[in-house]
Amino acid sequence: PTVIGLDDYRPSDHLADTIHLDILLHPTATRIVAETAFRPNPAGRPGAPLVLDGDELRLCGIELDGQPLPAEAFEASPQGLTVLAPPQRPFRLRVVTEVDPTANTKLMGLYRSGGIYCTQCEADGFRRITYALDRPDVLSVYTTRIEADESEAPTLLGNGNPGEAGAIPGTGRHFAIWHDPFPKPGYLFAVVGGRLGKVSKPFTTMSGRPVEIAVHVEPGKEPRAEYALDALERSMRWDEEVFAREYDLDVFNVVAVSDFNMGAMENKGLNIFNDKYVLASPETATDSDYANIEAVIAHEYFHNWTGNRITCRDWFQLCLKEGLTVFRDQEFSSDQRSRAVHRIGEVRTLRARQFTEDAGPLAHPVRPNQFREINNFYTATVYEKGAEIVRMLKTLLGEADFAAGMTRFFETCDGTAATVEDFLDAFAAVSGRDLSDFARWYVQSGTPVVTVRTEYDPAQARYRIDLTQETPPTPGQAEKGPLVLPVALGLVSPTGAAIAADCADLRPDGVHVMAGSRASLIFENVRERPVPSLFRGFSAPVKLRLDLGDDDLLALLEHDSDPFNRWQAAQMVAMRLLVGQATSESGTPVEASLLRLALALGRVLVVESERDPAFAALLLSLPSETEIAQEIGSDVDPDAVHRAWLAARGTIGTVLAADLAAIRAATEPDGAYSPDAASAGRRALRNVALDLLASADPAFGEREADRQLAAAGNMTDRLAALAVLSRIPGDTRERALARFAEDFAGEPLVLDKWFGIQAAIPEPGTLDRIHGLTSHPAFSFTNPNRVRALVGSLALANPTQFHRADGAGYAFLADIVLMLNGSNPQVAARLLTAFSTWRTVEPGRRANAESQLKRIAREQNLSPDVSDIVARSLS
Ligand code: HT7
Ligand code: ZN
Repeated sequence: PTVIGLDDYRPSDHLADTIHLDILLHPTATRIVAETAFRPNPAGRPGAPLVLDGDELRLCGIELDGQPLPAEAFEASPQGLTVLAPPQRPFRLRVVTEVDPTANTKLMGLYRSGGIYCTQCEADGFRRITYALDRPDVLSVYTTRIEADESEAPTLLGNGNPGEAGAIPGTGRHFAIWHDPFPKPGYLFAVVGGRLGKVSKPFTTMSGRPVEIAVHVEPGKEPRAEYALDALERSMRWDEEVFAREYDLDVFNVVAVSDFNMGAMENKGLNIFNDKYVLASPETATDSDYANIEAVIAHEYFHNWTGNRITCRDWFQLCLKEGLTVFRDQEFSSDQRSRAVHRIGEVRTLRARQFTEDAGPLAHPVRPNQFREINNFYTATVYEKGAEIVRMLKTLLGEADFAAGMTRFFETCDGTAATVEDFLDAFAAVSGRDLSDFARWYVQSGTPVVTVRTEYDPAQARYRIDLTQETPPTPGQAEKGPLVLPVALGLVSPTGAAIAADCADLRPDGVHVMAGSRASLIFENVRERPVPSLFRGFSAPVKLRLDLGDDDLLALLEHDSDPFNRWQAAQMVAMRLLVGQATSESGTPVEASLLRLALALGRVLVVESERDPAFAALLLSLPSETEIAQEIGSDVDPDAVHRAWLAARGTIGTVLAADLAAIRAATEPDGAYSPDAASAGRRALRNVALDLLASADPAFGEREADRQLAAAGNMTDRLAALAVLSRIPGDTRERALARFAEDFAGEPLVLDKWFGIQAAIPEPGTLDRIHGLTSHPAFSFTNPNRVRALVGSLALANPTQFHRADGAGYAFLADIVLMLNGSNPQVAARLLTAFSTWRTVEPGRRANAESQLKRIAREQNLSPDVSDIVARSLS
């Protein structure tokens, strides 16, 4: 595939002001009549040909200003259409194409999912429907007429507002016309046709405009859409209250489909969702499913302003809409739930996914400067690190200037296709600050490492913190510069007393802005040796190397006023001992340290298990095997990591057995299930307690989990029990798994959990089990959710079995990637990214992984998606 560079940007030679589409839905031969009003772009090259994108299209007719276009006037292929000498004035082009939605397994463009016609146009799917200027900076006003058999597709939905609709007498067909007054790029286009049930409610916007909001799902599943509808209403209200953003159409429709490549899509006025992020009932969805639904509904809705009203000039600016919208959805969820708990969750995801990306061959800047396949850049770096940059900007500028900057951005960029520079300019303008150094965050890849040295001088009552930052090289970027780091910090007394931070370089809000490679902070009038609490709330996405001993860290765990750093301190103690255990040949004696950690956790739990059970549950969760492997960084033996992890959990479970049993007794479920954060927190704590008790005493764990499974009144408790049982080999486990499958036959989303749990079992028999499950009647390689549940869980949630020493895990994943390469390249490429840590494992495994990557690279007919990932992984 050809490389596209950020610097290659030039405006389109033509603009498309309006597009009228007539879409005649048919299962295998859908006709699309597109009439587009083109005109030369004053900013483009005069006299340039009109070059339209296409992808696997069949051209059936073409007319220019009402006249058939002679064959010599254009060139057409399934991949594009060029009008060689278009008029140098506005003109109308009418193009007729035909597509086969049933054969569209790539799930890009127009396809069918469970009998429902739907579309996915981001990033470049619109060109799979009709020939078009399919680029984000060409904005058009769309009018869409959709026609279909009334029996097959009684519901017809499009972007914008509904217009005329009705039956076409004597044909069994009907039509609906939708008009979207807001100019938009083709990637936001959508249509849906099918038999759908709906839940809806009226919403009145802040200026008093009535809107109908609706969620459409498979008929019969309407009650499971109520939570999504409620989350949508809360999101709309929140965006009015926090960002003064009002919804702008008469209707807002959400449609859930079961075959979907990603989570959801923000098409204007017609969001299309993976049903996993819509459907929920206490019997079928876990607390985290509910939280994810709330977050994804909010995310897609928030795109209406950050993405749709203001879109991106080109795909290099993807973080402009994605990073900013993730920041907005994180803020929403934090306001709906516990902010501290949510922040810890965000950071765990960032470290597990984005730090891993930054540390491997796929590292790239938040705004990449080149790509071969844009679909491969919907990454944790663009999304999650992109959100961290916006969060740092807020910390840097403070609440007021940040709010003013957002308002200015909304006002000055509304209706445009903008850039990261436009975004930063808005904040620079309102704050009067020069943000050019800060902008390095967008262009420099890699995770900065901040090393801290401290020194206390009791005679002078002076405390000194020296900070240095360094970002290791990443592919294509050997040289790194310093980043602007907002360091939120405070001093904590080892005994818990507050210590005032008397430091000239600290802002009143406790933030030091570090702009160079080094900084020294001097604190005066410090009467006892303090413990520093740095990067409070994870104020910058860095790796921290801190010269603190366990006692100091445990003091932070017990006494810091910053909840994030309390959790972080426990993680640091645990990480240190886990890494020691996993890397020493004989097994480092870490028992004493582990014991101290367990006892400190026990003390903290007394208060926290009552005050904030969700926070207590997080305190009890050790760093994951992925995080431990990342910390070790090279020559990792995943089996040794797993052993260390198991042993540490066993010890904590043993030491805290009485406390954990008491927690379980105090959190027995009472009354009906509610997905609210407080209830979910109690369930989380109760289930972490079960997990640790089972690690300490598997026989007890087996009995207790089995009992919980039998009594569970909701999916959260049921799945937690099944997960515990899944790690205890024996008849009880097998019976529980079989029973679960019987109970939920006919519930694909629930069976995904069942596939996932089995694929994550850390035992040598798992690969055979997975092989067997690929023939299960509920499994299908054409459904991305199924593939992610089974194959994705092996690759991402089962380090010992994916990284099997004999290479069988790698070979299995490579087989699947090659199988999906043709039918669904996006899903194939995403699975392939699991190899990105291959250079960090020990030499035997490394060689096995490399040979599988090379096997893939040698294959003929690799999709651009897979070939791009494999090439970068091997580079
Ligand atoms: N903006 C969307 C990203 C996206 C996507 C969604 C579904 C299928 C394919 C896709 N390619 C890109 C979703 C979002 O981030 O909001
Ligand atoms: Zn998004």
